[in-house]
Amino acid sequence: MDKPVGIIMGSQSDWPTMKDAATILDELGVGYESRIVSAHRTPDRLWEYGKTAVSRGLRVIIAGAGGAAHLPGMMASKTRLPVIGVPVQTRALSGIDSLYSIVQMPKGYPVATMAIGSAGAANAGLMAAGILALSDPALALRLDAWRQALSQSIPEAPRDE
Ligand code: RP5
Repeated sequence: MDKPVGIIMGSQSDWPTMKDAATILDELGVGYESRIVSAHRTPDRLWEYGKTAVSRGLRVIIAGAGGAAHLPGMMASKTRLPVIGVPVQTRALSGIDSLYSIVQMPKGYPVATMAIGSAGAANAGLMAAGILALSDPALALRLDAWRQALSQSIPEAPRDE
């Protein structure tokens, strides 16, 4: 299977969040790779990843990080591929720090910033699939079916639990 999506994260500790993006891509039959690429701890790895992303066949990058979350922005500065940022929830500031670090990009280097935490990671998977579905009719059908199934799973009336 092709691997058009790169899921990168600043630390092993981000994986419990970022695997929610991977789960969605699995459900939709989208290939991906997952790597630890830290803006602070492995800057050379970040540079190499961004420099070779296009030539390796990646088409979208999902980047998750927490705290001083420079990874998505730095990756956006290194590749023209769309970068989807996931603010990982932190203990000290609940992920507000991650969100602000990722969302406030200067003009010219956008990062499509998702919600904090697991919902953001899952939505990053869906966003990546949506981008790829623009040029992949079979994936578009799978994404439509996924959305319809979610919609149908929502009851019309609340019940006592
Ligand atoms: C960031 O620092 C990572 O993205 C992670 O969210 C945060 C904490 O990393 P660890 O100290 O858990 O490795 O670089």
